[in-house]
Amino acid sequence: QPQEVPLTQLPTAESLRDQILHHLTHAQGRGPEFATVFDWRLAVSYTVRDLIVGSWVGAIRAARDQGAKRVYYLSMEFLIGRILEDAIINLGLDRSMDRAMELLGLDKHRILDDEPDAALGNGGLGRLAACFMESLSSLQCPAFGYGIRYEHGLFRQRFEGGQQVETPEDWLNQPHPWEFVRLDYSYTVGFKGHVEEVDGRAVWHPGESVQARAYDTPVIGWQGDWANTLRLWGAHPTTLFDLHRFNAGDYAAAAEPEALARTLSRVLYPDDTTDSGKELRLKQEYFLTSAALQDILRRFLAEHDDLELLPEKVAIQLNDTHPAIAGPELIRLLMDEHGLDFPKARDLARGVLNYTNHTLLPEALERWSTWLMGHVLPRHMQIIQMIDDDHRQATARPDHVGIIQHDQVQMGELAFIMAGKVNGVSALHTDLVKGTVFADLHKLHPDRIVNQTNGITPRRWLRMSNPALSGLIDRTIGPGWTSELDLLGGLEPFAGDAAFLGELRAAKRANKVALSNGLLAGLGIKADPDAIFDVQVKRIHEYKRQLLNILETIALWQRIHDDPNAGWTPRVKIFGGKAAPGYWLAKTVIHLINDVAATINRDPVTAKYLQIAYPPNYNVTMAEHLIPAADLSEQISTAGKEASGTGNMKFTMNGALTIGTLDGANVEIRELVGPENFFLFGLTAEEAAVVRARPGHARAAIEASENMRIALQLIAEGRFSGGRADPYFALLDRTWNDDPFLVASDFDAYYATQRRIDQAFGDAAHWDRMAALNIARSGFFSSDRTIRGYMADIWHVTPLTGES
Ligand code: DL6
Repeated sequence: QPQEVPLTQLPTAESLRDQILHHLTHAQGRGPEFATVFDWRLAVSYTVRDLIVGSWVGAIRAARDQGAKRVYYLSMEFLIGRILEDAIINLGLDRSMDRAMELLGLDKHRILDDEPDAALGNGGLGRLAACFMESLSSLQCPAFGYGIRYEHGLFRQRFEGGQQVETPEDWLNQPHPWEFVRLDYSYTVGFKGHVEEVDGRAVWHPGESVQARAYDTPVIGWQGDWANTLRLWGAHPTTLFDLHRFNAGDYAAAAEPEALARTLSRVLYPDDTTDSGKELRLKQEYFLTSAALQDILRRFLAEHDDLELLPEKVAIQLNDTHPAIAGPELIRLLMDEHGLDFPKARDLARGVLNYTNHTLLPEALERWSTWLMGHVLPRHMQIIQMIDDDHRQATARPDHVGIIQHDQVQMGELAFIMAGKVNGVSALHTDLVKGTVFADLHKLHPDRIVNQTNGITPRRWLRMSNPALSGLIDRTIGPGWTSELDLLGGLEPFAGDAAFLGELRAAKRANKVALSNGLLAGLGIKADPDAIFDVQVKRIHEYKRQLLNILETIALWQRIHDDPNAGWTPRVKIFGGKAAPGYWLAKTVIHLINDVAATINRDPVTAKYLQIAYPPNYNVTMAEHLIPAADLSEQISTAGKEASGTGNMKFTMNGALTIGTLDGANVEIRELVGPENFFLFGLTAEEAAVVRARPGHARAAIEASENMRIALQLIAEGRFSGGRADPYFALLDRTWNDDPFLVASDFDAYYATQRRIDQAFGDAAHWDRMAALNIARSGFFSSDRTIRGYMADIWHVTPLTGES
């Protein structure tokens, strides 16, 4: 029976078994003897979902009854991954569900593996949004996530001849058991058309419109007491298909309105680092934002009748500039639909909106031509002009860098000017935001920028994905760390305890054996579990410097080859990640890694010491397997380029040591785990800026580095590409002559640090101690801490109880 109240008593294995059988029959319409893995997974999912809805309904009711302030997290990306196991863990059902599946003769892993990843994001920004949703529920903070229900998430990656090939992802090609469609929450979203002035008021007549329909997924918090809603908007036509055309046999034309509308929520843009500049992207951003704001105002007005109360009751977070059209849209709704004047609408909007910056890369800072903005959103273009003029006047700085520059609308400036608070995502990044992209605006508004260092949810990234380690932690300090991650500090005394360290080593080894078996089965690669598992998994981008890693691998290979008996420490280099389909250089790096792997993996001389694995289609689920098995975490971006990183935190929490630069949250990780437990190398952000300005820096560094020259020479000779060097000409040319991300300048320091790591790994007891201290000191990186920071410093909200 569906629960109407939060779970007070956990169901027994027998009752879970009965519920699964009930759903198998009544939801899937199948008897056990005919059921497929899919049928069983849905039956299990519905059983778990039943145990969530009571808390969900209770949380929504409590927020309404207590007139609570709600947090609204607007994001174009939510990189959720799988839902079922996470929900089982958060409900505390893991043991009884294991038993229930046993009673039914089901293979748990087959059931869990049948679930597709909800890959509604590109990388860090989207995964952060998913961790935040989980923490918001765990902390009982009333919140909604608003996003787009993409029919096709991030593309699937495979390799052909070592090159990335993209195919569409189709997670919604089958029933999705976690969502509830809300036909009663549908909003019209307009585009284009013209604006008319009627009695001194602007009236926008959109030329096109679509309907945004709400699809809700409950996000259950730790221990199952509270669930918030992830509301994803699907686009539908405002009118049904053209029956006359259909009857006349013109089926394609009849279906046109539907096809056009659905285009809006069909595909996730697969690029996290370049300004796509496409009309469809702008329309998607507006579609999400307008639907969310209409929904927020509807809920607010159902509970309050005075718009002045908005800032007291509503806090909206803009996840990057993607929903930055929220400023003009909220002003438009308040002025054109609710009759407020501009100053009042502006102040109310600024009282509720906040903006998180996630990147300093100039190419990722969104800009739209004033022509396109005026064409797609003519009323908003007028309002943007009003905001810009108003801000120039208010700050008495008509000359300052404004929103509209060189016929372009700068979405960063717009978001900043319309936000109550602006935050960076690590201490270093926030300083750089203040000193670079928003230096002028920061001078004008010195209290607006605050820092909130990112975090990750320990439920998914430790308790769920690493049962071997979490079991050991539970046995050592009890399970309280799951919700109070600082309690991991209690492990510190055990970093000198041989028995604990032995168990820690055994847990890591078990994870490595499991991964090794997977690599053998999937790629035919023999990964020795006693080798260093050296892992770099993230989007492929020049600034993240997978190139540095593969060049070091080549140089190492050559050195081993030259002197195989020199006592080398065995290593398995593991790569994972996708490149944006249009990012040609990043795709060349993927090709190079695969070419190098193919050559090195079949070299009998070095086979014992060096293997390279690059499993295709890196996603959240793959991360859950790779990270617990890693000894070494590669966080080697050019200093000043990675806003924070969150993978770096996941590895640390799972007991991998980091080789890294002073970039993003690496800086804070190193401070907290202790510099002696972190392998630092490379230029600082300031040094990098100096070197970059020096003409010929790359050539000079390469000429000074024998190892780097060896690596580049082997590529240039076509050693990894059947004697042909042309696939890599452009990459080599850029490395020698431009090298904006300073691979050459950091190469020797990186190579030398890797050799120090070889030595350190040989001293197992010391290595284990360092790993234990990394875990014990990683408590700060819980997304619960981050969310508490947003709640206190930005949103001014407090947790609620489920009772109304
Ligand atoms: O803040 C989440 C995440 C950071 O950890 C990464 O360092 C950063 O690269 C990423 N930023 C983006 C930028 N996308 N845009 N725009 O994904 O955010």
